[in-house]
Amino acid sequence: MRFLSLSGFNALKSALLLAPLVAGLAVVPHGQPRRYDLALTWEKRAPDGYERDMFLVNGQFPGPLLEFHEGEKVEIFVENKSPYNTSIHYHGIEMLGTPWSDGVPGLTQIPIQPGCAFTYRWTASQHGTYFYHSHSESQVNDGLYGPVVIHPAPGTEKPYGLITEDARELKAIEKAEAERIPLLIGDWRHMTSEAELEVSRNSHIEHLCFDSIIVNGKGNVNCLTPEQQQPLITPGQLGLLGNLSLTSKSCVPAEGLAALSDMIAPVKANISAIPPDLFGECATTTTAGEVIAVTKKKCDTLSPGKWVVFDVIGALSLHTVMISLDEIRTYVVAIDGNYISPIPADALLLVNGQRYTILAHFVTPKKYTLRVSAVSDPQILFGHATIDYQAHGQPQDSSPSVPSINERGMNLTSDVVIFDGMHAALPFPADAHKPSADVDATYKVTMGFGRSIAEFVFNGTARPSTDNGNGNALPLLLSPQPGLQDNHTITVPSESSWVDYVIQVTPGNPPHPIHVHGRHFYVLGSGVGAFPWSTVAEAQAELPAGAINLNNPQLRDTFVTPASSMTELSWLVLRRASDNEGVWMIHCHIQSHLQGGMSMVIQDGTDGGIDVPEEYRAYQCKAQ
Ligand SMILES: [Cu+2]
Repeated sequence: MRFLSLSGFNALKSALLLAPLVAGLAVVPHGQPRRYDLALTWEKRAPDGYERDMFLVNGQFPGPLLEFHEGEKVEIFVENKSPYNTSIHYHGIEMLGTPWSDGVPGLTQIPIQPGCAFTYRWTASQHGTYFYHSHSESQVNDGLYGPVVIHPAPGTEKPYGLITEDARELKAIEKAEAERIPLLIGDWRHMTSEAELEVSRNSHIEHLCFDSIIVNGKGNVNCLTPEQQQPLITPGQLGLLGNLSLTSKSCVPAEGLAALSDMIAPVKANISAIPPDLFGECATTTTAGEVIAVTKKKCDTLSPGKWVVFDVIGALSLHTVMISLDEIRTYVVAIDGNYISPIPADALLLVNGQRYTILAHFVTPKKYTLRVSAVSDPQILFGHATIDYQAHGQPQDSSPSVPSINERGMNLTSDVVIFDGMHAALPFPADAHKPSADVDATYKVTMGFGRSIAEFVFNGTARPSTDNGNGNALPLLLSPQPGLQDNHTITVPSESSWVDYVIQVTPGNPPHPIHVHGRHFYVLGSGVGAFPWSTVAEAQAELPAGAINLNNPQLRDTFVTPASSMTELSWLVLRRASDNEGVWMIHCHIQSHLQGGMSMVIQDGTDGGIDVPEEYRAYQCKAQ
């Protein structure tokens, strides 16, 4: 297999212009919305072998796949049969012209109260991989999430011609894409988010300890002995540990985090408020993890082996994870729903909230282990799933698959190729999209720790949650604040069409995955140190060539800030179109950071008010 030149691709374009091959997606009458009904309940389940109360969607965890054709109208009827206020956000969906369906309580709607229902209406204007999740409190940690796939319109140019020029292989890849398989990656806790939040408020400590990694809602608890932990301890972890030892959950103990808190924050930690089972008291479970059967049938004679497209979705609460499928070199073909020129990779770094579409080719029938290992310093945490590849008429190789990474996400051999997302990922086609060369405004913000290590701030101030409060208070979308610029609000005037956001992270911070609602952003650059310039143009004139990329930057909805050192700032520069009127949240996607106040609101073109349909303007709880 080799990469083709772009001209080689053009010669093959016709081979790609196939009719859509989407299995199982019934036709919707022209002009009618594709509708899904989602019933949210609060029930007992044991995703990793430990039973707890959690959210289910239509009785499932994760929630069912919401699948659309590009261009379709969407109608999602959500019934809240749980005891909690909630809402559903469609992560990465730009919500062009439908800001009232973005699902953020206090901003775009009042929360859906227990016994009530809400109908989200939007247009599937962009193809790709997304996910839906609660945007109330930290209900993501209670399992309220599921996948969204929007199949490309017929005629969409795809990057597979850069992987193979064989027309039959291309047809097989096209079929694989139509049957794409979601891989929702999560870090899971046994404590409910409500109980955990209460402990966090009383202890003033961020709880950097989870119980398991789950893939598609399945996993098991892996407890390590001190001897097993020892070779997996990272230098950063050693720094946090000092003279302490890892807990039985392989976490830096609360005492270690309290010591950090005492160094950097005025509000002192109170570790007596932390129940012992939050950081320790590990109990191994042997639950079966996710097994995905991939079968090459007798009639499947398109090409040797089998192509499979996986949608890797970072439905994570905290951890950044390395993902690797044993023995298979995959191709990363899309980031956050946008096609890129394929990048070969044995392992992929996945940050909270990001999505990657990857293409795998299976030849030898075998059970292949998919490994997921947290790379974050505070905890050793890993899990796995199995891809069970069977081919008609061929015996299955029973030998265990050979890993490329260890339980810490480190490569086991020097030839392992890692895609970490920080480097170039060229849009496909090359001219698919590009940021404006000029901007109308530049907004500079800072972010970092607040008064404790459980409080997180933009511009020095934690944003109070609007998730609950008075359930019927008017959301900001219905009462925009003209011209308001404060620590939590950026107001972009209607006449601005492109805007830069310069984010400076204060010293001593971990990486923060920045997620923006509405329009995606271009990642122009990031670095360690201060960003003293008032515009990107000024920075570009002084920084080394290539530090700011206006030519072919990544188009994403989630991107991570560089970790800052204990003495230095770090920075991230994002360029974004502000042509989609609405109130859009920009926030860190780590649940404890969002909950701790690390969010802002962008009022895009709201100065003249927004013409919200009566259905949403008049919405009150409608009991079912
Ligand atoms: Cu963060």
